[in-house]
This record gives sequence, structure tokens and C-alpha cells, in this order.
Amino acid sequence: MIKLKVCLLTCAFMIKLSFTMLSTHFKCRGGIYPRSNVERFPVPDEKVIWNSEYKQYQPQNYTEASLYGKPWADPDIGNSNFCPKWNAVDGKVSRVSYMGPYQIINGYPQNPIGRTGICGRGILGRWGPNHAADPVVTRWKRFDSGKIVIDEHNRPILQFVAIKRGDTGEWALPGGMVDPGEKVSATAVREFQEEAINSLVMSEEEKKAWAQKFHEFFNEGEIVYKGYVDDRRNTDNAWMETIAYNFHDDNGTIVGALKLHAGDDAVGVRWVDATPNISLYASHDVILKEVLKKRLT
Ligand code: RP5
Repeated sequence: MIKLKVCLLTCAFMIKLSFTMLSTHFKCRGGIYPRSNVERFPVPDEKVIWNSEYKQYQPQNYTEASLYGKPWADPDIGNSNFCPKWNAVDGKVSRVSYMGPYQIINGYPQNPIGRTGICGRGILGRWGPNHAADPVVTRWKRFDSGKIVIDEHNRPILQFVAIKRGDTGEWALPGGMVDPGEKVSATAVREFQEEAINSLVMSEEEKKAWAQKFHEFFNEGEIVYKGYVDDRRNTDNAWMETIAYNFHDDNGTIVGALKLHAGDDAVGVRWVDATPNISLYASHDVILKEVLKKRLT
């Protein structure tokens, strides 16, 4: 009887784990790899996890030529000048995964979620985890009078700052890569400044005034997500991970007062109503759902 219970619990755990893996590893399977004509080897759902046998699996090896010699990119594995410390902080670069220790197979780090249909580094700078930070800047939607707008379920509507990505044209959080030695929380603030504020039509003076006003506001971020990102750039040996921070302007008087009006669509930054079925770049919709849960419950 006890054995049966243990077996059922183990099965339930495995099903939950596989489901999580599939839902976090969907966009980076199948189709043509970004900025290339390399087709990913097909990876059916049941073949994602590495310990499911897939004898026919022969992914192409692809690393974009433009990465070579870039100061922010690793050299090739096997290069005598490159001695990375996997699963560790390696000088100023963190090669630690938020998903736990990853495996090194024949000298190459292995994607902790599973197969992606392509090996090599693709267009990512680092072998193994590539760390990013994502700011989720939110406010309540309000009428001009200042009154909060209520939806059909009698709940306030949350809005967040979204940018239109130049590479895919998708709406996304204004996140970016962590610079070597930079604190992840500092990246989130810097990226918001670079991607959202700097793209607005404002004088340098006005931008400086906003930056000063934001200073305290951006000290108050809360971590809402930390982990793997289902990014189309992921490969079997290089993948995106992020920490997402929610910065919420409850009164709408600080960042919430930023007027991102229709004209700003042209530069691709705006306040967007946060709804549970919104479609965003990579795992940004999953992150937004976490923020919705946090703010509305
Ligand atoms: C996503 O890519 C992260 O969540 C982050 O938003 C973004 C960082 O890459 P770049 O915008 O710098 O290309 O995986």
C-alpha cells in the first residue's frame, strides 16, 4: 500500500515536472533559428527531456560568425585561451544557473530543460546561461479624473510598460542582458531607462528630471520571477535566464504619470492593459501572469 502511494506520488511529480518543462520550452523548439536559415531538428514533446532516448537526434551546430571577437561574447569551447568555470561565478561573469547545476557533456554545457533542435551558441554571447533582467513597471489604469478604471469583473485594470522589440516586432518587457559585474537589479533599472525612457521624445533636461524622480521608486522592486526564459535564441548549449522585478506605482504619480501616448507607438513604447491571455515575447507573458496574481489577489 505504502509502495503504491509512493509510486503514485512519484508519477504525479514526474507529470508536473514534464508539464513545466514543456510549457517553459516551447518557443525555442522547431522552425528556423533567428537571423539564420538553419532549421531546428524536430523535437516532439516526449523527446524534450535529455533522458528520453532519441537515437535519430542530429541537431545542426550553429554559432553566428559575427560573435567571434566581440568583447561581450565567449570564444569557442576548445580555444586554448578559454577556460570557463562552469556552474560558478567566473571572474565578472556568472555561469551559475537559477535552475540548479547543469551538466557538462563532452565539454559543452547542456540546456537544463532539454533539447532545442540546434546546438552551438546560435546568436547568444555566452555558453551556458545568458543572464538578463526584466523590469515590470506597473500602475492602475485611470480615467482623466484620476478614478481607477474597473473591468467587467469589478476589478481594477493593471497596466505595464511594454516595448516593441526591434528584432521580432513582438511586444515585450523592456529587459536586457546583465553586463559583467553588474547587479541584476541595476540592470533592470538601466534597461528601463535605456529602452523605455530614452526612446521617448523629450529634451535631455526633461529626461534628467525624470531620472531623478525615479531614483527612489526604483529602489523598491520586488522579484516576481527567477529562472529559464523560453527565448527563440536558446540552443542545446546556450540559453536565456532572467530575474524579473515588479516596480509598482500605486498612486500613478511617479512612473505612472509618464505619458506614453499614441505617438509613442512609432518608437514602440506604451502602457498596455495586463490581461492573463496576452501574448508577449519569450516568457514575458508568464512573468506578467505572476505580477497579475500578486497585484490582484
Ligand atoms: C529575454 O531577452 C529576457 O527576458 C530579456 O527581456 C531579453 C534580453 O535580451 P535582449 O533584449 O538584450 O536581446 O530572454
